[in-house]
Amino acid sequence: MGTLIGLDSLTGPVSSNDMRQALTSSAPLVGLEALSGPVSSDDMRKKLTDGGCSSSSCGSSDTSNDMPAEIWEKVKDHPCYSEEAHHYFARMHVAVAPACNIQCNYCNRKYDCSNESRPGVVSEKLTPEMALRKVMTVASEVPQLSVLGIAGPGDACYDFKKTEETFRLISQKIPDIKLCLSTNGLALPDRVDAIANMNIDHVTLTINMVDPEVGTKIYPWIFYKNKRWTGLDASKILHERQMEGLEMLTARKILCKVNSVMIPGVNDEHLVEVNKVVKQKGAFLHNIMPLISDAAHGTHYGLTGQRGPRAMELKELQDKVSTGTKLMRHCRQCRADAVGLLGEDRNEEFTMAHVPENAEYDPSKREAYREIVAKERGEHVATRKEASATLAESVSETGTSVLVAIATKGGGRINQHFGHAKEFQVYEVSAKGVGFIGHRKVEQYCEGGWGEDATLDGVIAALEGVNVVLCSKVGDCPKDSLAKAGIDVSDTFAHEWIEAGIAAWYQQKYARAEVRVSA
Ligand code: CLF
Ligand code: SF4
Repeated sequence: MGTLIGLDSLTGPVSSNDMRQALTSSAPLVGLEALSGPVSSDDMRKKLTDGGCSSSSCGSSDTSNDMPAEIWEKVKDHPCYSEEAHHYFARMHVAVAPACNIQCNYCNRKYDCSNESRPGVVSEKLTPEMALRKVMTVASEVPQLSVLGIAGPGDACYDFKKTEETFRLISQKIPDIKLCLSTNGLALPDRVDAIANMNIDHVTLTINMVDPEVGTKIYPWIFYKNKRWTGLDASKILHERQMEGLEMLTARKILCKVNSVMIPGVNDEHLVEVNKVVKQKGAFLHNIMPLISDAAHGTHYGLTGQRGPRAMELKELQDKVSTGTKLMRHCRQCRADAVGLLGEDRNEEFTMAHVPENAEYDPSKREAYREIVAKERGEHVATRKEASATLAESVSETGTSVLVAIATKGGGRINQHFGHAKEFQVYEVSAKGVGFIGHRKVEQYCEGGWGEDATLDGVIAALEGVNVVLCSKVGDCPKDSLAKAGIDVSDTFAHEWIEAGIAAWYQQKYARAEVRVSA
């Protein structure tokens, strides 16, 4: 009988040997959910089979059956390019390339590059050598780590020498780490060959417009060929360079994710056209991110009162373009020095003050973790498919679609207390089945046993449009307040796979005997 080690919190003191041992049937089974708190495998399995058991997905929700093998190989462990992988794998960013060649109206470079990361935070700037020490330290301690990204502040293609040197140093020491970079595109065409030579398979290109007139409201200037350009000229050059860069990446089979910042009243409707154009030019994924605008960040938009979109406005736009380029809906607009699974931030544990001078890389935890994931993942995929098919059938009969918010710490399961959640993952149940559609960030309601009413009000407002919250535990007080707001909440499906828990809840709610899901 074994101990299940959870995928969601491999932060505890569990050695790679423990994990390996867990893989043999006679030895304790290490579960993927709580390395810091042992859970018996019997308990977990029982819950999986009898419907009472225990987080979840970014980008493409496809699996190995839905895409060519060579593409699946590139995306299967990338938390941003595969919705499914984001339950299991982590990324880290190193802020090594601070110089930028354009100005975006939503950016104040003091506070990171909001093309690919959240504005309003200040990342520790690193030299390539410091980045190497940091990555070796994280890779030894965070078994989920699969991707190293350079995502601002600044532009990785403009400040390219530092980008190149960082990737060179790190891939020598950790050859299996995936390299990922993000760019505004202006310098991209000059770098594509070097990118291909470095075996970088993933490039994020921010494209906010395909009509330079729209661009004049987003970009006050660019710096190109030793000259500062403004107005329509600046936008035209940027647009042409972005299109050229995208075509060059596609021609070299480098996967390109396009990020677009949704700016209400500026480019929101125009992003439908952007989606069409980037699809034609071969983008793999389109990530429409909401503008984050706050006067405290000192950006042009923040200071002039430009608002960001509401969650339902973002969803509406995403739904409108859902037949175009595949959408990424699990982006967390992470920090430029983010570390960990998407949605969690472990950067504080790995600031340079915590990184040893003579850092070394120990691959054992990452290797052991991958073996566990390979097993756990197959079960999750099968469960998800079954739940989705069952729900599709039920919804076409009941005609009732719902939005479900999940409290999860990762690993594809419902495994977090309502009051501990800093975000809820939102799934849509429709005649198409069940699918991840986004997340809602909230302030943590429960701090040391206490919950503030005002915080709960904020959580309820963030859950606009949601029918039910599924979590691993919830108190009576929040339950009552949610009920008054017309939102059900249940901890009956604690530790269940997310999709199976949703299907079981739907069955209970709509009392349909023929809706059955087994894990
Ligand atoms: Fe980083 Fe970006 Fe690579 Fe991911 S993030 S450089 S593609 S490894 Fe991911 Fe973070 Fe969203 Fe970016 S969740 S902000 S999309
Ligand atoms: Fe800021 Fe990034 Fe735009 Fe440069 S590309 S101005 S760093 S958001």
